[in-house]
Amino acid sequence: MRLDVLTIFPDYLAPLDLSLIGRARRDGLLDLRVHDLRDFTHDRHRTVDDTPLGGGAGMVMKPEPWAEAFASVVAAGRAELGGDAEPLVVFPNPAGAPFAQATAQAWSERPWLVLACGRYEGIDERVYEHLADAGLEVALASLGDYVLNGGEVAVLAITEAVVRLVPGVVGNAASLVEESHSDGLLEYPLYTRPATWTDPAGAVREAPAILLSGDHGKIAAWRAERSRERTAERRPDLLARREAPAAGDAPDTGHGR
Ligand code: JCQ
Repeated sequence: MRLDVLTIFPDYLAPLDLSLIGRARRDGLLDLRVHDLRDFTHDRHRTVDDTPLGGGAGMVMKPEPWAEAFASVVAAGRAELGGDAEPLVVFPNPAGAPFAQATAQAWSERPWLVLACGRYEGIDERVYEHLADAGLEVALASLGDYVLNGGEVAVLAITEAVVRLVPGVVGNAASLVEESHSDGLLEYPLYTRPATWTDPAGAVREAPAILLSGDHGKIAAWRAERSRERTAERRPDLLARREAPAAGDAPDTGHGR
């Protein structure tokens, strides 16, 4: 998979050299390039922002550096990936469509993503229009109903969620199908040894005895019950969605817990 990141803070993406994503890059499973948006300016101050037309607080990102950056990055990607490769252009944006596990799954099957990090109050709206008119597929993605200072932290999260689903990146593929959200429910509680643990306050804490029983049918049923219970308590919206999936939601596989 090819990933191009556009940002005015390339150093913010340094963690993508580490851990699982760093290994995926070294293994050749991920070709990740980080580009400095300021390299596509032409003035002495490498200006990427200006005051909002119509007035208002804060600054808006100018369209020209974005258009030049996309022209450069898309041309290079097409040349290097060959013939028919086209990118999905992703802008983290609190006004975007919710980014969920199903989004990560769909995007992990694409050959090429361009991840564009906005800053300040946002990007001049004409950039989105220009990209769509140029025939590029554009997605605005929200990671939640809160505001960050810029798209960089969201791009780190999107990259991790997507890249770990690329075949070969996570060693144990079975762990991918068992985790939270893969079936639309929250994960059941997990325990490891010691089965009896005395915490630092002196309280003796037992792991549930059923997990030591060796009865895999009973263990699966217990875990399914805990998943439902926990989802009802913490995320009742997820249970409602399983009963009445919205258009665009991932289809029910019929073998949920
Ligand atoms: C994403 N939830 C919050 C911040 C401007 C495109 O313009 C901007 C983008 C950002 C970054 O995204 C978020 C966000 N999901 O803040 C400001």
